Amino acid sequence: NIPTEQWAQVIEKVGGPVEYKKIPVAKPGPGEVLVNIKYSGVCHTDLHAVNGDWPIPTKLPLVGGHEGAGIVVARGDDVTDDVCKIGEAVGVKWLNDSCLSCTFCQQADEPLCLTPKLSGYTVDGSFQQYAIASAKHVAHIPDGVPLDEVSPVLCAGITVYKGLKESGVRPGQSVAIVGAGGGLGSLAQQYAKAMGLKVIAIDSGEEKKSMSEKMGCDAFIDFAKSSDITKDVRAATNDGLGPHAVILVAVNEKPFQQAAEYVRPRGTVIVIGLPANAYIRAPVFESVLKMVRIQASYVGNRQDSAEALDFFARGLIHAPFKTVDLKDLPDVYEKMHKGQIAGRYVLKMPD
Ligand code: 8ID
Ligand code: ZN
Repeated sequence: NIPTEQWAQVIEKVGGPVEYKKIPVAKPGPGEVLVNIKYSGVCHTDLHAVNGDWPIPTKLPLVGGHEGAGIVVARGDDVTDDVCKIGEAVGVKWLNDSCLSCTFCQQADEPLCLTPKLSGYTVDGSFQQYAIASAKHVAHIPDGVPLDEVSPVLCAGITVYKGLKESGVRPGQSVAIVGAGGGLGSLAQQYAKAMGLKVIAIDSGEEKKSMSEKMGCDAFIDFAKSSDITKDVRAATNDGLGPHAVILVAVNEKPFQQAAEYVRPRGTVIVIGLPANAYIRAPVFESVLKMVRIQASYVGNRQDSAEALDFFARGLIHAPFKTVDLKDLPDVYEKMHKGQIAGRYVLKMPD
């Protein structure tokens, strides 16, 4: 009883508008599954896609979304139970598919695949009731996990978990999270805590401050109130030498040009946020004398995804989220554009 038509949020051209309308339900081809999406988080990437912020064009018309949690309802003829079962809870991630045979896929760097499919960007994503995804790439959501709360893990959670691992920080060390009050930032705070790290949360406004304090951050720095970010971040560490890692998840270029100044000697700056037309900048002299490492990080592979979900299933991850209906996506984009979202918005699909 899969319908032939469904509700979706669609953009016809760069810049939008997003239109709530009925479109056909696709049929899964070889290697694919059809997922009845129940909930989908809204990532700032989806807004970048609408706005045409990045050098790679999206498909058009486009159904956005890449934090889709739902149930497998149909599969391509060749998909077997050991890959993906009918009735199973799965996640439709940013990496909808990768070839699994290029030099990067062979080394488990699936996000670096030379011919990837990207949900809500190069293929239709999770802002619809029925989404197509590669059977080998859907995330397997453990039994008993609530599909609303887990949906932001499917991009935000996986990405920040991977970024924290890439940073090389160890339990007991400190991490500054820049953009801590947003979707990726709030999950980064939770993963960092679960990994035994001290958290310096950097963002702005009372709502994001109190949210961060409720999640147990060790310090909150309001970037709009601070007159000297470098001094304030260093002062927030026990010995005044700065955090061992900085996780950049802001959507503004400025912090990408400040982080190398306050990271600890031998520390690592992890670049994750993707503000339009932005550049990373670091002073050569201080960076050399401090042996600073600057590294970017891009989503995660299937194993990172499973690990990030396992943290959630063990009850270690609780980031604030608000649920609204799929039809309310334009309001969510409006708030996101103004920087007014503390945590994540999750869309509930119509029944
Ligand atoms: O794999 C990746 N690298 C990846 C994966 C997923 C998302 C990258 N991203 C990118 C998105 O495309 C986006 O550019 O990460 C960025 C953050 O996504 P998000 O968390 O979904 O965005 P948000 O919820 O709007 O949060 C952004 C936060 O940054 C703060 C804002 O106040 C907001 O809370 N912020 C800004 I704008 N400027 C800041 C500053 N100077 C700042 N925080 C601290 N200092
Ligand atoms: Zn995302």
